[in-house]
Amino acid sequence: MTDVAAGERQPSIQVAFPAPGGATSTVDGVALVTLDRPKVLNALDFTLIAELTDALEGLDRDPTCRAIVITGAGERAFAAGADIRELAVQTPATLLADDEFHRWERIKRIRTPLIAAVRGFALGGGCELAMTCDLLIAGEGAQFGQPEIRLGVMPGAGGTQRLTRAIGKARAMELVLTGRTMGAPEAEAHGLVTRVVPDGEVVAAALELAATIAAMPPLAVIAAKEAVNRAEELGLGAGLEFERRSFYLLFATEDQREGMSAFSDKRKPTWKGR
Ligand code: CO8
Repeated sequence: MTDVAAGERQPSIQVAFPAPGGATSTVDGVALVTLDRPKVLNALDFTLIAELTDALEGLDRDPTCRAIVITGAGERAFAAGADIRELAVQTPATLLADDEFHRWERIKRIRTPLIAAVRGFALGGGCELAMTCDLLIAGEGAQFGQPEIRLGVMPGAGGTQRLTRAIGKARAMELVLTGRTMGAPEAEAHGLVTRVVPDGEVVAAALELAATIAAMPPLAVIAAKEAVNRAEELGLGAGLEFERRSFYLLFATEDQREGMSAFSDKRKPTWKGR
């Protein structure tokens, strides 16, 4: 591993549990994870990616954490991509031997819903990280793109695949082959983002969405997230089969009985996550 700043840096990730009122609490089940290298627009070096995956896996194991918001420190960027200074010294042998990017696969395996709260640039690996999340709240000034072509390479952490699935081949091809960035309104129009909000409200809007999801029955949330994500990978027949089996399985949960009883009783359900 090549860490240009080893030994002289603070943690690259901050984890907090903000309650809607701003106090620190785990009661609403939402964690806020901040990519914290604002001086380099939160560039994703190997240390940051390692800290991020470790933090996400830790939160995923915590039954009190029901939704995770990922954002970037400062106002200028979610993340402006992989750390180019670190990438510049890599060779096929170092990339293969260290395989630092295998961690992206671990992010995909997180079962807790992930919400990207994007302010400013989400470029290269930053756009890929945002697209790995399940929902994406963007500020009006957010900029998305895969500019790797301008560095003599190409996307390597899902850009060619996830962007194409999200916005279609014709648009993805243009962005990937020219490196052009796409503003938040365009990204919303083409289905890349869930919602665009004023820049100053991005994290609050993402936390609110996360709190809504955190209040849902946890096992149904996990199953539904998995089924929606399978739509990107399976053909329609296999996807429908997967969905139906997941639906049947949820009838083994106490939350299914509670949800349907509460509806009949005209009361608010109390979820147990069982
Ligand atoms: N890496 C390292 N440093 C960066 C990065 C980056 N990606 N982006 C910005 N910085 C640094 C700048 O070097 C600068 O530092 P300094 O003050 O020390 O010179 C600081 O952040 C501020 O940036 P700028 O001065 O450049 O700010 P501007 O407002 O002029 O420009 C831009 C903002 C347009 C975002 C510009 O910084 C830029 O083009 N950045 C690079 C964007 C880019 O090319 N991203 C793709 C990187 S490659 C990648 O992500 C590949 C992922 C591969 C995953 C593979 C898995 C297998």
